[in-house]
Amino acid sequence: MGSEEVKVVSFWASPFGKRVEWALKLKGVEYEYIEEDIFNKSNLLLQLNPVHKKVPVLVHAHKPIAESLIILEYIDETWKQYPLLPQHPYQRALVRFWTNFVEQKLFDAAWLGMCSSGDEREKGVKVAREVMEKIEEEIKGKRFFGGENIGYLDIALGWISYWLPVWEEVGSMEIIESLKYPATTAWINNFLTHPLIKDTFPPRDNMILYYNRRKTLFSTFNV
Ligand SMILES: N[C@@H](CCC(=O)N[C@@H](CS)C(=O)NCC(=O)O)C(=O)O
Repeated sequence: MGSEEVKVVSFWASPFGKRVEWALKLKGVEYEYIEEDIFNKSNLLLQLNPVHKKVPVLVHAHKPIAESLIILEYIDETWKQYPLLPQHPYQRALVRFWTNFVEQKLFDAAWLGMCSSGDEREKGVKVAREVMEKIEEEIKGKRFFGGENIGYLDIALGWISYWLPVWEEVGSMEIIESLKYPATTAWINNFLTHPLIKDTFPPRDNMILYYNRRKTLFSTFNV
């Protein structure tokens, strides 16, 4: 350890922070977890991520790296065991394409569906379902997006397995329609039950409470 030590600054309910922990666990890299209060940010966070002031931040050998997807690439380049991205440039490009597509569309749509009402809510649910249709086509016939093993795209989309169902409940909406998206539903199950992943999820009750609070904050202050 010493100068090579690895720290993850995150927040218990953060789906972005979980990506970093999943990647490190799959690689077998030990790390120190530092919990951040995102509603009362520490000086440490402001120093480590002065641009966005967000978690997660990975600190490796005293050097901070922010943005979960960039951290995943860093982890994959730094620790070669258990590769997360495929070898071939074309396959890598596809993984980045799908990551980018879902990141840009699904988060905002599902968040809007959960937090807003009326037309905005309807629009959010509609866009989220359209994204699910595309995901369904991509995962068909595969155990994981990465093939037999969890890869970069599984980690990037992993929040769909646990956070999205919580958001569905909080927002009284249905996005992952299991009859319409059987392959995605099977993937969710594979992801949730993976030996290195299954014990990493925050308690569901706490998540429901937390996101109900976020929904109230959104409808009161639009945050
Ligand atoms: N694009 C960023 C998103 C990170 C993010 O939104 N983190 C939230 C916690 S889930 C945060 O730190 N929020 C504090 C804030 O927005 O001020 C990533 O992928 O790392």
